[in-house]
Amino acid sequence: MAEVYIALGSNMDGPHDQLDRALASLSTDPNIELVAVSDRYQTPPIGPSQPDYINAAAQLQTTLSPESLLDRLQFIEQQQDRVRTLRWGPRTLDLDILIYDNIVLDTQRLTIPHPRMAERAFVLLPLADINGDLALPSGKTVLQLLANCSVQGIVKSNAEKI
Ligand code: A4P
Ligand code: MG
Repeated sequence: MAEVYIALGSNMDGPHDQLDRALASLSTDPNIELVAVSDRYQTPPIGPSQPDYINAAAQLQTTLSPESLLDRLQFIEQQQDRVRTLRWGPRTLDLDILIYDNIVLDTQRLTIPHPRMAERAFVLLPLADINGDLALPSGKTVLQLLANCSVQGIVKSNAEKI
């Protein structure tokens, strides 16, 4: 069993509902156990001008390899009408693998740890809800990385607002 942390994000077509559906899909997968889910945050977009995101993180245990887990996450994105157009553009659902055990991987399809997680408060803040002491392969913990990030404009959003 691998211990995995993933990021969830949505800024189209009812973001809270998109996250609910994604978590439901994950929890019914026989190869995935949903161990913990963070609070949700409304976050200003990084990238081109677009609506705010709802972001969250989840801890999983899985027997799936990193590549098979990515297949599964991309299948769930497709089920929820994800259309890939603009890089960093608006999306109904984005599911990224942040950490997979202590694996370091850099292939054409998959980079683990997620290459941009260390400087993104919209990833680190929800991750800290689950495990602030989680250390990346660099040795830095989630809370240490968060101390160097701006959390400006980010608010908790567990109630359905957008
Ligand atoms: N890929 C490589 N490594 C991974 C990984 N660890 N997990 C590849 C998941 N996928 C990984 O992703 C492009 C390709 O990355 C995949 O085909 C996969 O093989 P994508 O989801 O199709 O496209 P994307 O998400 O637009 O690209 P990218 O570069 O992954 O975007 P980011 O860095 O994830 O940023 N602002 C706020 N506030 N909140 C957000 O959640 N998200 C983004 C997307 C931009 N701005 C945001 C947010
Ligand atoms: Mg992605």
